[in-house]
Amino acid sequence: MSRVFSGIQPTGEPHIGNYFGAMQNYVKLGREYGKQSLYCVVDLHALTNPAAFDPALLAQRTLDMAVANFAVGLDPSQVIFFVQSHVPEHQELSWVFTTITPVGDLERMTQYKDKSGQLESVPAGLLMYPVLMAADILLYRADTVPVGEDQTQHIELTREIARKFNHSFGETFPEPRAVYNKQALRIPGVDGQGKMSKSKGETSTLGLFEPMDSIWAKLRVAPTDPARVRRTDPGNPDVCLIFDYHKLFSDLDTIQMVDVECRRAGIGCVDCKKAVMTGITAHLTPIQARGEELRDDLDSVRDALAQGAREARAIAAPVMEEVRTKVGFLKL
Ligand code: AQP
Repeated sequence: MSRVFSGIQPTGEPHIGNYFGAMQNYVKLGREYGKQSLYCVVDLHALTNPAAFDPALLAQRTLDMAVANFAVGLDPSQVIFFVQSHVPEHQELSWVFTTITPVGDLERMTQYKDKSGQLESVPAGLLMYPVLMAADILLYRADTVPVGEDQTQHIELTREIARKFNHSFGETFPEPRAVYNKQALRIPGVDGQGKMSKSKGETSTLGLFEPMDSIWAKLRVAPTDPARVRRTDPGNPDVCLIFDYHKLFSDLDTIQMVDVECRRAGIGCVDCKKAVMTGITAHLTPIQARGEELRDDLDSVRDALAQGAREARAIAAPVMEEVRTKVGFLKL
């Protein structure tokens, strides 16, 4: 039986990179797979990032992340939506996997190298992040994982861990595959400094629930084609992050108009940014309104998370029991 799993970190307000890169696919696959699709706010993962981890904020951000996913259209009564720390089997399976994963494989992970490079003291949890992620996925024997392209290497490692476990202890886990939104593999940050990322801070992100004037303030100063110095210079949309945003938010006519007019200096960068702002406003306004409604009824959100944890555990518990038997733990 085919099953979907994906996780999202409560490390800050979700942004349009999370939305187009992953959350939209959660909604699409959720409609297709129903209760065979599991989505998880991965609060244990959030602890691994000292820059983004704040004990005073973690619980609130976890709840906010659930609200965000429900606001974009994920229906907790149709899928299984829960919080990672509410299902302790994730940590237990993760430990078993640490014992079959070479440290060298973990040190080669690009995301580990990027994130650890910015830290004076690197927590062991950051190195183990992909092992916990493998446990998240394999605990449910999920074979389909909607993620952004930045997670490719982690999914490949998950496949290796599954192979290794199956080889050592007998066939237990499937080898999952990543599913991408091809139009949104790696959405650039509005500061022009690589991938849009929560942990890089608000200068990088356009938040799903960010007020429109704040989004406009960032867009207004966002870098465009560096070779287009004057308004009269022809531009190259292929190297402009505003054009990337047009492809996500604008209708086909606007995208084509911008493509043609930028190249022949028929449209200036400010007008081009105003045009993308129109698409962003149309897209995000209903999501933000739904978010407001959900925030007015947080008890329902908490109830949905409690129910989700029960449903997730009902799948996880027998899988973990099978693992305990296979690795040889004493039964009394
Ligand atoms: N810029 C992006 N473009 C496309 N997809 C993206 N994702 C994240 N950024 C982009 C995808 O969103 C999902 C959830 O991400 P996450 O919060 O679990 O962790 P992340 O990938 O590390 O996202 P951030 O925003 O960069 O968070 P921090 O800074 O906290 O690490 C994933 O499927 C991811 O691929």
